[in-house]
Order: sequence, then structure tokens, then C-alpha cells
Amino acid sequence: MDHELRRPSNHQDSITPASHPGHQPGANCQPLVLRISESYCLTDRPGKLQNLHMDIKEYLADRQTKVEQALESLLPPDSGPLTNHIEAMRYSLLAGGKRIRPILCLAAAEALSTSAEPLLPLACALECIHTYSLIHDDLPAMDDDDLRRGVPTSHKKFGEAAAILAGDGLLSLAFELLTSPLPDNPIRAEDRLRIVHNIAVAVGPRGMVGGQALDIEAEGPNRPTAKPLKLEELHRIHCYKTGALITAAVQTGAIAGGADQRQYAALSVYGQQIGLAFQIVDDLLDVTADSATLGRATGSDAARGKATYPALLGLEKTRSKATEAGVAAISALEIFDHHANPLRELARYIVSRKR
Ligand code: GRG
Repeated sequence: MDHELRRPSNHQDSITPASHPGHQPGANCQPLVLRISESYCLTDRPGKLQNLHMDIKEYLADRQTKVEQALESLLPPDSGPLTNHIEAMRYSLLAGGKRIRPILCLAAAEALSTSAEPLLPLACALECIHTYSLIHDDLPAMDDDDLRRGVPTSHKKFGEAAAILAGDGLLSLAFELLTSPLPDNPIRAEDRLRIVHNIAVAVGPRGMVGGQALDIEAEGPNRPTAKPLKLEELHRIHCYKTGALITAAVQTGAIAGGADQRQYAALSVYGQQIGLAFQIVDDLLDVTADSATLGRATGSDAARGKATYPALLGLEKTRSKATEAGVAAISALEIFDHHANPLRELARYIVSRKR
């Protein structure tokens, strides 16, 4: 069965919700179309990408460039006494990466017809936190990996102490960026506080770090009588470890874009569902993709005997789960107009990505 996320043939922008009683994944659908039609525009403002034929790959490339330029300009200059420390931060941060979290943040603000560009420092903060988590996850005490984003991992290049500090530096820099004034788009102080609080929760013990702790306990020496994880336990680890930051990225764009309660709730559901889809696909890619494509080791989950969706469900059911989450994400956006089309396309991309 083909599990690609599809767009119904009779309606360009809506997709049958997973919860719909008659829903059959893949039924009454045409193949995934990544080209964005004329109705897909990023803004109604004249001269701003209106009525452009856009491709999700083009959209991603454009946003990736903007995020990378902003990251470059927001990092402290790598000269002076801190040269080595800043170089280690730059090395991992600018080594590539899909920049999904900052792009989701910008796209969530765009869904609310808010101009995204002034929000780049907030978006970059999310990428700094994500890169910190990758550096620390690769350390010998954690996953002990040698390759990340196609280059040697931070500790391989700079040594363990410098890698730990590069991660710490990026985490702290993120909160500096989140709390620095935004010249072109002042966000109300109470919204800024909400953003900072929300991200702090998402990446702390009730989020990413907590998920990592559960993950390590589940496979590590603290579990000598380790029983295979149940699906709901695996799901919980993923929601904390990967889903929380992805959801917070969408919520950051939502708050910065001025979402009302209903819009915020809908965007939160979208974030949770694509967070889930993202991790399920990550598990799949660990089995099906090669290391050169991913820029990191593959097959490591199976080698460690880790619980993953493919290990618990098999490949077919795992693909269906990813598709279901993508469909649920897109249906959560039904209250939004065409300004949310980039988010819809991003959900399709996340489900069908190959790296
Ligand atoms: C060590 C505090 C701490 C946390 C680690 C998120 C995490 C927790 C570790 C990352 C390990 C990992 C491979 C998780 C699976 C999902 C994931 C976050 C993949 C990497 O994200 P991508 O694909 O990477 O967005 P790029 O390089 O494209 O940014």
C-alpha cells in the first residue's frame, strides 16, 4: 500500500480527518502534489510572493537561507578570547540541517497573516536549542555518535569538554535571542514572557530533557531487567523528546503572530501531530535510509535494540501511523485560510521526507 500523504482529488486544500468515520487512508485520493497552486500564496500584500507558483522545496530552500543568514548574524563574532568556544558553536549550528523548527515557527506566524521576517531571531533561538540537543545527544555518555549533519560530531572535532560547552552556550544564547528586543515587530512583553516560559517547559524536565532521560533509562544499565517498551511508553518518550520542541516552535509563531485562543489551540494540535509524524519518520529513516543521505549514522536504533515504531509495529503500520499524524495535523488547520498553506505543505513534507 502506498502511504504517501495525499491530497483529495476534488478539493485542493482540505483533507479527510483521520477521525472521520469513513476515513480510509489513501482512498479517493490523488498522489501527493508538491507544487503549490496559484491559490497558495504567502501573503495578500501586493508584491510579496502573491500568486506565485511555489514548490515546497523552493519554500524550504528560501526559508533555510533566511534562517542561516540570521543565525550567522546573531552568533557572537568568533574572534577575541572566546574564539575557540564560538567556533565550536558555529561549527554545529552552521553545519546544515533542515531548519524545520525555525521554519515551522515562521510558517505559523504566516498562517495568521503576520510578516515572518521580523521573527527570525525567535526562530533562530529554536534552532540553537535544537543544535544544542544534537551536540549533547551525540556525546559518548549519550548516543556516542561520530557523524552529525554530514560532518564529525562536535566532541570528535573539539573534544568532549568543548562540545558540552558549545551545547551549553547555544542553549543560553537561545534565551538571549528570545528576550532581545525585536526592532521591526515589538511583541507585547506578556506574549514574550509566554513564549519564553513555553519554550523553557518544552525543552526542560517536562519536555526534551525529560524525554531524553526516559529514553536513556529505557535502554541503559539502569534497566537491567529491561522489558521491551510498550507502544504508549515509546509514544510518551517521543512526545517529550522530539515532539515538545516542535510543538513549541509552532506555538512560538502562533503567539508572536497574535493567535487568539482558538487559533492557538488549533496550531498546538497541528504542532503535536507533526511532532509525532516527524519522530515516526525519523525511526523509519533510521531503518530505511543510508548514512550519506541523513548525514549521521543509521541502523543505530536496531543495533542498540532500542524500541522504535518499526521495531514495535513493522514498516507498513509505521508508515500508516506517520500518515495518520500528518492527516490529523492538516485537519487541525481547517479554521485557517490559504495563509496556512505553507504549514499544510510542511506537514506533507514531514511525512514524506527522505532525510
Ligand atoms: C541531550 C538534552 C538532550 C536532548 C536530546 C532531541 C534529542 C534529545 C536528541 C536528538 C536525537 C535524535 C536523533 C532524535 C530523533 C529526532 C531528531 C530530533 C532528529 C534530528 O532532527 P532533524 O532531522 O535534524 O531536524 P537536522 O540536522 O535536519 O536539524
